[in-house]
Amino acid sequence: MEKEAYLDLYYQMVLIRRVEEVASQLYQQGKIGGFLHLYIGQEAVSTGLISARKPQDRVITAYRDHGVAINCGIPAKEVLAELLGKATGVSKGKGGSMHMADVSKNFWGGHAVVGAHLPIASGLALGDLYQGNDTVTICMFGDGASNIGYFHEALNLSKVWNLPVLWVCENNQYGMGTAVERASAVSEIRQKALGYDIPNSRVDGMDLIAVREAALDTIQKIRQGEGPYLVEAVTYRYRGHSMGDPERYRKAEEVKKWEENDPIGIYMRFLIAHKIAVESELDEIEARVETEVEEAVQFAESSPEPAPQALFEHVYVEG
Ligand SMILES: Cc1ncc(C[n+]2csc(CCOP(=O)(O)OP(=O)(O)O)c2C)c(N)n1
Ligand SMILES: [Mg+2]
Repeated sequence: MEKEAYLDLYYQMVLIRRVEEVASQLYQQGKIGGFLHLYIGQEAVSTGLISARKPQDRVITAYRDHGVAINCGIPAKEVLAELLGKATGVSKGKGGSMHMADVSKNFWGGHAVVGAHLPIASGLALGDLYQGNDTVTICMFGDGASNIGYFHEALNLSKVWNLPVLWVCENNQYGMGTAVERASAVSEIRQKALGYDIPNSRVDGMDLIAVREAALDTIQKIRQGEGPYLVEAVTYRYRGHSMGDPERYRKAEEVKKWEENDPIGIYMRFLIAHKIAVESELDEIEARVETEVEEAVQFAESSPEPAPQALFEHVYVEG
């Protein structure tokens, strides 16, 4: 990678962090309706992963999707406008936090029903295989989703049909308030891939470079026709499951311990240790992010709401 590309990944991670910190404030001011699930702490997973995709590769995820959207090239102002329900949002203000999507950037959403997007990922990959496209589908989901039937159907068929899918489990240790050990028969989610004869590995999800290298390697194998692969990225969410989570299921010390492994800090130290950047360059990036986020908030707040007529657009009616 060129220096610029390394620095751009730093930009993306800091941008996700700042957009979500601001989103959390806007939520507390009552400006965001519905749920808001923050990705803070998990930024290295999607940033590393998506840095390894080619533009034709598809990305699909669950409801913790703001960071994934940004990594897929959705401008921060469209993410914030969507959160505020504005017509200029990435989903025209009708999707909100959990339903961001822009298929022109091969970002296939943003899905609220736990696990329901895994069969969709298999379907996307089947379509690509059938049409002979040189395309890999990257499907991200949580540890909790691996306990749901959809996960098992989708993995099974992906192997039976040798589909070009990279399954990525973001094991952030909890599904809502339930720890992995309490809900899953195996604590390493990657073990579930064994039941479907799908090769798999575990990676440190706090380390952008480790995630990126795992993704580069596995995406290449999948592209060559080797069939599906499952990567488990071990990570942690620093905030509650969604806004208003009292977090009675974990101790503040546990969160603190993981915060010492902040993915942005790890990547910053990597850039400096490898002499890719000096601190002042990273400060400058942080300042640029600050300006972009300020402008994005202004854009979102001053944007119009969808027109009443928009209620009748993009509605699927049979017949
Ligand atoms: C089918 C279904 N069941 C239950 C829920 C409620 N629910 C929302 S998020 C969630 C936990 C999912 O945890 P995980 O897959 O680990 O994702 P994370 O929130 O940790 O990113 C649950 C049970 C839902 N949205 N859909
Ligand atoms: Mg989880």
